[in-house]
Amino acid sequence: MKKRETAVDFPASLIRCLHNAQKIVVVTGAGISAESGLPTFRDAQTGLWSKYKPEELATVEAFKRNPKLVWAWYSIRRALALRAQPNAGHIAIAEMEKRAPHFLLITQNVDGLHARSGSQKLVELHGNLHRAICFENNCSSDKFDLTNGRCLNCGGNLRPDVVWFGEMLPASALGAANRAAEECDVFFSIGTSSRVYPAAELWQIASQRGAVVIEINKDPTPLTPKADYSFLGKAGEILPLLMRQVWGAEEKLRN
Ligand code: BV8
Repeated sequence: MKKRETAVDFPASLIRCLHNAQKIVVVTGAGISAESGLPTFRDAQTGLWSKYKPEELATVEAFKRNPKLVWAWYSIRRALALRAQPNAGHIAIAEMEKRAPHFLLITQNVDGLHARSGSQKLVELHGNLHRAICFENNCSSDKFDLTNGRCLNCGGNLRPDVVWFGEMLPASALGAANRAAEECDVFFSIGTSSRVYPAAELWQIASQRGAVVIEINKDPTPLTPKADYSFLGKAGEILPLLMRQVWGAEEKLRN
């Protein structure tokens, strides 16, 4: 059956803006990995996890209360991420990095798919669930039992190297993200509900300094009415079309 082509009419002003863009910043959220089969935070959790909300599991308090439960949740997500493949949206963003004079991808995702799709100018604002930390003593990672979530240096619990709700973001990552937002002339918000802070305020930093703000998201968000351009739909369908119209990036994007 012929694949349903997404028909998107990109205004000439947007094509021109991207052609002339010198500094492009892209912020992504869980929605960019949805077409790789990874559930987003807004998706109702399934099975055993259906009675938990991510916000309730992704906290220090939840981990202290039940480290095995939280470690199991991340182990399942890690296995899903390793089985998943980057999708056309990830690949288009990695291609955009090569086309823009200056570029930075800031992701809220911890699944590691952007790096696997070739993105190099990348800030993982909320860490990476494929890395672990010794929760009790911050021991070095040479003796970690990832299966059971145990640090074999001290016998303590391992935690994933991600930023939980209520935790500060890594100062270096947040600093780089803020600086890039201040300096860019085009700011993309892709696959995020724009509800988690401080990531959700980066677009305002960019907009206040005159950047053009472009949203690509399946559903409306608080950003939708405020963005200069907003495209409601799947990133894996819209981004390749945009790349072709702006940069004629045919060969790299055929998947
Ligand atoms: C902090 C890692 C200092 C762990 C995550 C100011 C105001 C209000 C609250 C706060 C504030 N400042 C701080 C807070 C508290 C909190 C917060 O923002 N709470 C929210 C709920 C209101 N923030 C923090 O705690 C941050 N720390 O600021 O420290 C502090 C602390 C306390 C109080 C003040 C200051 C730490 C936040 C980081 C938490 N860690 N992840 C893990 O992954 O397990 S957050 C996690 O959830 C994700 O990383 C992501 O950031 C967020 C989920 O958001 P999305 O990625 O947008 O995903 P979501 O499912 O929501 O949306 C997906 C979208 O994709 C949807 O819109 C959908 O339509 C779209 N979509 C789906 N498919 C597609 C698609 N789009 C395109 N194509 C598709 N195919």
